[in-house]
Amino acid sequence: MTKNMTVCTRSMFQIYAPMILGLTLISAGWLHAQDIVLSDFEEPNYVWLPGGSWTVTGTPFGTTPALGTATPVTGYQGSYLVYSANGGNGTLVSPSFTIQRNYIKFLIGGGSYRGEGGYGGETRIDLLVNGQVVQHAAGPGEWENMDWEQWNVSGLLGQTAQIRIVATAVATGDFSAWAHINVDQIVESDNSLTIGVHQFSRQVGQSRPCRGAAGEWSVSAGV
Ligand SMILES: [Ca+2]
Repeated sequence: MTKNMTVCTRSMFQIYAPMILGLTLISAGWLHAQDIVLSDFEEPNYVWLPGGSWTVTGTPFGTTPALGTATPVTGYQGSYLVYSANGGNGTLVSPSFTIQRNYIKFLIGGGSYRGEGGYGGETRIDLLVNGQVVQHAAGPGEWENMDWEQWNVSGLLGQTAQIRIVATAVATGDFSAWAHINVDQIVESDNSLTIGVHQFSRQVGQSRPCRGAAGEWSVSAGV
């Protein structure tokens, strides 16, 4: 009997000790919870990996993610990405999800239009809570290479949200070729980006970021 109890106690310890240690480290901030991949766009028909699919409207996104090697884009992960170069106006809208990590990270490239500056176009990605835009970002503009961007959503934990990707045509001029947005690998994470962030994002109402002569990104004084 004593021997069996010892074996049982040892087994329970072996099972639960790592779990307790992990939860302790997470709560202490020493170990981050596992990332949640929301979309990697590697499956046909715009799959939302936690369950369901993106809702597609209009023509720019087609009906399925683009094969990266068939585009001029670099920096995507896997083989497929969002590449809204089919012309016209449209959106991708995700299913509703609960924000469970402090950051939402994604790869972004393409046009930098936010419906500002008189160009009449938008190439943006939005975070919606209760149907309102609470974070948004646009591509770098005239730049197909994708790079990481993130939103700090620590103040929105537990909220129900959606992600919306918007592509509308630029009205006139040579910039019309950049009326598309590239997006890939949307992830919820507790690990903040520390380097390589282009800082395209801004809170609603902040001024427009622009690319400087040296290729670095800054926030301009106005739109
Ligand atoms: Ca991908």
